[in-house]
Amino acid sequence: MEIKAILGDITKQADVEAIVNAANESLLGGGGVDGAIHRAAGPDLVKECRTLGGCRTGDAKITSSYDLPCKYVIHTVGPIYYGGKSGEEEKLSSCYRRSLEVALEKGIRSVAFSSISTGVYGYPLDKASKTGVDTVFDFVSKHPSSFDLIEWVCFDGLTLKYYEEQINDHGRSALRGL
Ligand code: AR6
Repeated sequence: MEIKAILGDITKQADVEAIVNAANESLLGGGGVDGAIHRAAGPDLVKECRTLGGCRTGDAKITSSYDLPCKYVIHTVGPIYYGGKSGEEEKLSSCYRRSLEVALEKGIRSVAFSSISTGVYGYPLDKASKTGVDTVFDFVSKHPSSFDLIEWVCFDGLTLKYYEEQINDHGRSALRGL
């Protein structure tokens, strides 16, 4: 399997079955990547989201993708960063874990994450990328042969640099046999 980070627009990803949206607890859309995903998916996405009853911070829910090129959207709600002593790390880790659990339940083998919480929610990139990448590596090591591709689709070069560094820290060798 492969774990990588790329530069791009997550709404254009056609090489993955599911993309992960950085949503809010209402699941009814917003700005940032959430707004971009809803615009690209079309109005049926929010209609399905309305049936879900929101989503707690750290949890994840799945919908169809409508006009997007992938098959599914996994909506997760990252924590707002209040300085790091309000359980942010555990909540962010839970976003990644729950997103992959939801993918696993559907038999989804390829997933693209956005950089959860590092925009409007203010989570520092160095800490968020470490927590995200550590959680994904831990999850795939516990679920070998379950995924073909997990990637971060980063909207800017600085974000890409942080995720790439964290992935490289784990080393390609760690992926052998997974
Ligand atoms: N493709 C990939 N990444 C993107 C795209 C895109 N099309 N657009 C933005 N990003 P944010 P958060 C990046 O603020 O911090 C929303 O209003 C962006 O540059 O979207 O979790 C929700 O409704 C940044 O690196 O998410 C919530 O209220 C990353 O996506 C709140 O914002 C995440 O930034 C969630 O805030």
